[in-house]
Amino acid sequence: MSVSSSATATVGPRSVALIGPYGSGKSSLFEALLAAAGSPLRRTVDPRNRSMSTELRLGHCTFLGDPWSIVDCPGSVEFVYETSSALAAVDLAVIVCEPSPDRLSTLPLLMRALEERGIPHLVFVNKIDMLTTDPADLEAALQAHSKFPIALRQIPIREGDHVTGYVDVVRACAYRYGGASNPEPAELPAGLRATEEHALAHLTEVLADQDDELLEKVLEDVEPTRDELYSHLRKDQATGTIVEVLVGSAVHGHGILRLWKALRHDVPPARKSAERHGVAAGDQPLLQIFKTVQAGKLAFGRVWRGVLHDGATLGSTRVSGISRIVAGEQIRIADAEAGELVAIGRLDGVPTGAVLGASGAESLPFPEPPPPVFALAIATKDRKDDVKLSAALHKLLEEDPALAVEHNVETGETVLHGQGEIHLNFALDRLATIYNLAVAATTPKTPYKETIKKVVTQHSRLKRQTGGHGQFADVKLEIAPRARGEGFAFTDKIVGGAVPKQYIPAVHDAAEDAMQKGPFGYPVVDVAVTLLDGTFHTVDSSDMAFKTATRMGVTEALSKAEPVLLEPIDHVTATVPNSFTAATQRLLSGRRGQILGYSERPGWPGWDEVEALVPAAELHDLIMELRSDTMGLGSYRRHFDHLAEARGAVAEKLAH
Ligand SMILES: Nc1nc2c(ncn2[C@@H]2O[C@H](COP(=O)(O)OP(=O)(O)O)[C@@H](O)[C@H]2O)c(=O)[nH]1
Ligand SMILES: [Mg+2]
Repeated sequence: MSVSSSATATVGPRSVALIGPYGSGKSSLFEALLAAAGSPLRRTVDPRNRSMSTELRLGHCTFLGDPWSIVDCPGSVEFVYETSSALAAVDLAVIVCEPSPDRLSTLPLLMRALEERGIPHLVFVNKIDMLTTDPADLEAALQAHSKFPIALRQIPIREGDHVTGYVDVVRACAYRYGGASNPEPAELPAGLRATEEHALAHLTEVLADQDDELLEKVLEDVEPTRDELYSHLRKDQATGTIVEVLVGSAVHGHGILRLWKALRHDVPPARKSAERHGVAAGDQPLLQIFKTVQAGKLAFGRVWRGVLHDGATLGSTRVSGISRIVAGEQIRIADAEAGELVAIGRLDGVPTGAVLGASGAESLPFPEPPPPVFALAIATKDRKDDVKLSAALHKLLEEDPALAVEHNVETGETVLHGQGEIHLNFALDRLATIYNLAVAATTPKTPYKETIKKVVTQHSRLKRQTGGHGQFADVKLEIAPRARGEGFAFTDKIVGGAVPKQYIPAVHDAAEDAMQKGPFGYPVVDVAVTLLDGTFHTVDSSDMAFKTATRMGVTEALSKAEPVLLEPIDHVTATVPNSFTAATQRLLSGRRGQILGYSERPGWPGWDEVEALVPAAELHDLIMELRSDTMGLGSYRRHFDHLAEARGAVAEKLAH
């Protein structure tokens, strides 16, 4: 095919993102689209990177004279924020899926995000060579997940076990997939004539629903011309009010040119996307960073307005080293037009999502990171690296806002939060390879506590004679339980100077200090200590002596006061499609959760929120099981609710 620039007036640079469930063939399609446009990736794609599919890839090409930027997004739900960020930069999303209703997995989440954000999207049903179900079932399944009408543009032709071509619904013509990528016209199989007519009628109806003039024609039985249909398709697809469906096979090169033509016709021009995005008019260059890779060495951004010249200063940031990625190679360019996605070298300290403009005051929408659902405690293998670690973590968070770091004062651990095991391991991998930091990762500790259930009065005396003068202190203490959450309290009930005033602060301090570690080894909470009485010695008593006597007394009293373990209980809200509500309740009660109930998820028809109180210790790997029970769709958020007494086997296990 011809890839040289044609005489057609260009609409300027445009961009699309390839998104879809894991393994649906986005990366294969990325390569197929670039190859069909005459810019194939050189076969040096590292198979390891390819299979990881954790980071998005950017590629540039020209198709029939139009410049294109294409983004290949990771499919795993753990990297959903990457996809989310890329969607903030493109004119249209191509949803790549497999031709089977039960392989659509995370598609509902993606559809939902596109609809909420008003991003035009179409569907490419890939792996059509593997089609086993009735295309009508697939169409119905897609429609079930889409708020906007689905419009099938092609009907696959099946001969025996093979898909050999397709019927173009609007043209009412059949094509046979060629050996190369060009399809050849073929006879429309008699058995598909009715299907084609039905699909065309449906398509016309869908378009008529969006346009009164067309509706009138249809009602008057005037058949709209093919050109009319095309122009309505273009308009509705560009505004995101219909979702076209095309079919093909990325690895066989089938349907790729057809997809290119659909993109060429139906992807809105960059200025339309700028309007949708709320970009103020003008010609001052405006750039938004949607992805940072390799520790800030490379950033990907979209030029939203104006022309970005290499070396320009936007606000306080100098933007230099702008390039396109052609055939897998970075090619330096002198300037980039509005609508282009570009790679930029060295943008130190510019976080993902940043907007760079002359005024420095413009803002553009960018997605919020999802709430963290998985965590690991991390520690340097060499303590000398601690300072380096906090600097590296800071960088890592700038690059990937879906990561979070918390210094847990209760357990003393540095905890890295994110979207799952692969997501966090990928971050740890970068710490090792880019920052040369060896870090050990473990399951974060649960901040258990202890308390007591009985009132105990304790007498404690320190009397020591060592060489010169001795040490003497004598206290009578009472320790008593307090209500949950009331904390520690100290009361001094000494009368008549049995313990002189000057020693009281020492007693108070030592009593509080003794709470740091109870009989089971955990911090003690909600205890009242009262100093009832005592005696002293004019020479041998000291702060030190009173501290020692108090600490011994409190420690002994705690073990006699029926100590119990307290475990943190979190309030968990799981969000799942309602077909999984019962399974999710079982999952949470299986983790010692107390189910509070469920309700419809606000604004999400067909979804529920299941609420439960679950011991924090049971939540570490909850997300793995929740995802596997819900086809990857379920998620949850949590917050601390209360401390509860641990009983039975749990208490026994902890009280070693
Ligand atoms: N049969 C068939 N396999 C395909 C097709 N496209 C991709 N695949 C295979 O599906 C697997 C996943 O593809 P990949 O492009 O990595 O998926 P991604 O996770 O969406 O990027 C790979 O083994 C591909 O070779 C296709 O059209 N037909
Ligand atoms: Mg991939």
